[in-house]
Amino acid sequence: MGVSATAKKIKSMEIRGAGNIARYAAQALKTYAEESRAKTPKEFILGLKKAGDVLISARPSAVSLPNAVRLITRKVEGAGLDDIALLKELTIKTAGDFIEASNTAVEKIGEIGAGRISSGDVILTHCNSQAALSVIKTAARQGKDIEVFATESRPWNQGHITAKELAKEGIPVTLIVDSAVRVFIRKIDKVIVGADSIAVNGAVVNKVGTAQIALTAHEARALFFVCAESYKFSPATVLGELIEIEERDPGEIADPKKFKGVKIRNPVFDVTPPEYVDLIITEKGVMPPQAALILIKEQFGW
Ligand code: RI2
Repeated sequence: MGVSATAKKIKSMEIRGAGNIARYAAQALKTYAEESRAKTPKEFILGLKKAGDVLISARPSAVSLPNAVRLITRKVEGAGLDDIALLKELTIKTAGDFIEASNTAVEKIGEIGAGRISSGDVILTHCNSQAALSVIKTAARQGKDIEVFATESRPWNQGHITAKELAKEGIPVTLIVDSAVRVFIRKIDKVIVGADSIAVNGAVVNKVGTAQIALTAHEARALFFVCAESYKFSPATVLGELIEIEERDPGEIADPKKFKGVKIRNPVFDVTPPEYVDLIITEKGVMPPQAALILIKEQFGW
């Protein structure tokens, strides 16, 4: 799929999930390289950067998207090649390597995170995170006897996908509305969610509702785990930049025509403070949220 079609599908959420949009963006840059008719290396690099900008602008909150795009464009530009065929080859390889590393990271998070799950655990998850599901599924495949509560995750109801996916795996799963979390929290041992972005102070940007769940879990002394590949950490936050919270069309919540005189707002992510996060599970290992700076330094340099 080409760059503009991919960007369009990311914007409309036909392609969704923080890791997934990064992999699709990498794939689109690969396609750009395969189809580019640039006549000079300069023209090729300019086109690549422009393609990257189009993809980055599709969704603002998941830092996985700009991180993936910049990893590829900077490597290709930085190689200083003056041959178009070599530039194409390098773009295709770098994008392919990112996709492979991303898939491996999700698997690795599953293996590492499953070590933190015990037989008998009742888990709550929010939205639909491949990283979080990797932990839950791996634990179940290891023979651990677990049960899951999945929130529906309004307004897009990605929790329906999660519930069906877990049921298909044979994992006992209960679907609840987002506002029912506190009703069931006493049964929950561990909350396991994904992340769209993690800031330098360990604050977690994830599907709206996550912060309320973290607060509820904290009060009930249930553990709160976040699963995130290392490319979901935001290097820009080191310089004090804030992560933008995407606000989507109010029509996704209710038909504004039926609510004359009512303002409808639709923020799709929220920020969970690090104090409510017990552990972040990455493909490099587990860490407290306070160690986010160390990971960012290792991953992105200064
Ligand atoms: P993985 C999703 O965003 C959810 O917020 C989910 O928790 C997060 O991406 C991470 O998902 P959306 O695209 O990368 O549904 O772990 O808004 O799959």
